[in-house]
Amino acid sequence: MKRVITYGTFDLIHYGHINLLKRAKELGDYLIVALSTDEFNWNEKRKKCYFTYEERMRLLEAIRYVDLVIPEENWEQKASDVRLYQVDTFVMGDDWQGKFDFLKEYCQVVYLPRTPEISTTQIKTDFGYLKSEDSRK
Ligand code: C2G
Repeated sequence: MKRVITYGTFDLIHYGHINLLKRAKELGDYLIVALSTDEFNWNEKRKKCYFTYEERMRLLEAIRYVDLVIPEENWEQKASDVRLYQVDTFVMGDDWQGKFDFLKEYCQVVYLPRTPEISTTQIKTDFGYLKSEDSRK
């Protein structure tokens, strides 16, 4: 059983996220998603999510490619997650290209091309959740 893991906020889940999850699942048999908690998002990524952790978790668990959702609470947990869950492949979108190469000591590290034309920030701007100057940050 090849086990794959990926990390993210997945707020206002959209087809860019789905493209990532689909391709991640294709790299193995079992996909774990480490979902950023509300606290981690705000304290570390200054992201205020539209959906709560619970709501984002329920959405992810409904996706056919996702087998398990676990919380992402800090930047440091990845190496222990990879060992704890016996992960073979770590996957992230290529906006993170090179940032997690230290994990090559424990597993395969794969960066996949992002879906360029969509982002949660753009959705929030288009729907007036963010004032336009906010989304340029
Ligand atoms: N993604 C994508 N295409 C998009 C948007 C996102 O492929 N149009 C990918 C990202 O590259 C990432 C995943 O979907 O691999 C989740 O994206 P975010 O929710 O924005 O995650 P992020 O805030 O980058 O958090 O420790 C890692 C962080 O938790 C990653």
